[in-house]
Amino acid sequence: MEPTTNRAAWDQAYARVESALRGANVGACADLLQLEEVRVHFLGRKSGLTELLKSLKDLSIDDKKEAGPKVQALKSAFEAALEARKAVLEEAGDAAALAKDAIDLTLPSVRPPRGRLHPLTTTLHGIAGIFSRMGYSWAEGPYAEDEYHNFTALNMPDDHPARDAQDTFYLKDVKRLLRTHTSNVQIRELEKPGAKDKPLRVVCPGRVFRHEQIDATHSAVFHQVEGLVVDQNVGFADLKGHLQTFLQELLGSETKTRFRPSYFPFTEPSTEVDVKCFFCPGTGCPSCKHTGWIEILGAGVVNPKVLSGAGWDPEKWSGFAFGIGVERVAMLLHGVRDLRDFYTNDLRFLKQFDEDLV
Ligand code: 2NL
Repeated sequence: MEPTTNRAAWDQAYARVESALRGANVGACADLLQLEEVRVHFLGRKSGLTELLKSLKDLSIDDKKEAGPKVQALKSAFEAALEARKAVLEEAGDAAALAKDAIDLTLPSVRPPRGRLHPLTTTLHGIAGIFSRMGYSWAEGPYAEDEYHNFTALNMPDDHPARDAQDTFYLKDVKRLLRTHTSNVQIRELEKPGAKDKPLRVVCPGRVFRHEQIDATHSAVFHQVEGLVVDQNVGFADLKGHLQTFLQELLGSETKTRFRPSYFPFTEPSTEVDVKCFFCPGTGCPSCKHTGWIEILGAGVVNPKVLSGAGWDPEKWSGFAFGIGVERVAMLLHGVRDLRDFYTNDLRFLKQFDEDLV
């Protein structure tokens, strides 16, 4: 069979294809999409190169032997150039993707905001902590209490004004009330069979409730740390020693104290304890109501009726007790003028307090 295309015409076609391939400038392709377009254009079914390969069949056997490898080599060289460019673009693409999603492992992490203890909590812990180091244990008891443990056992007779519904929250259903102090816990500690006839040192911190008109210094819900010591031959001198030590731990070793006579039905004698005003040099200021002294707690020698009522022999055992208002101490320590600031949970207020007293 005679070839339909002569060798000279094929060589001219080859030269055109080779020149076109060189002009393709594979190395200038900017991305993989453009590279693929170039590949399809120069190697696809309708490309000059494909036409050239197809037309090999029209050459003589001898011409084919020479032209075949020549055009295959041209194709291979172009494919190799495409592959090389592809590898370069892929690597650059990976690098760009990596740079885009890069994580800086040396950056500090985002920390969740840390909570803190409420200033009333740190004050309560601070007070109880001092007594703990003086050998007192910690006891808790019920908020909803019967009249006996809240009033009767404390030598507060049935007609005592504090029992009035104007001062006390009575619970409707159950012959109970919300405790007006934490003394109910001390009574329950005295009553425990295991505690009888052994020296006792206990603090009873907790929430108490009074039917108060609320203002800058009064709240219907507030906190107390009460304390009770029972032993043999314990008296007012021990009370003075313990409370002076406590106040000097709380407010500083230079703290001056003053014990004024007072009255509580559950103690006799009773006292109110003042500290020298630490806002003014004794000259008088609003904090000490111009007296030079700040009232900080109430205390007394336990009334023998309270001991005997709880089953202790007052001929053998004696003791002292005290009650400290946590809100009052917190206000003094932090210079807070309005008690209600402790309960409204304004973070701008709460964030001012560090946890020194914990
Ligand atoms: C105050 C006064 C006081 C007590 C609480 C007490 C408890 C028992 C027996 C005797 Cl079981 N006394 N507690 C004694 C004196 C004073 O608190 O002004 N607190 C803020």
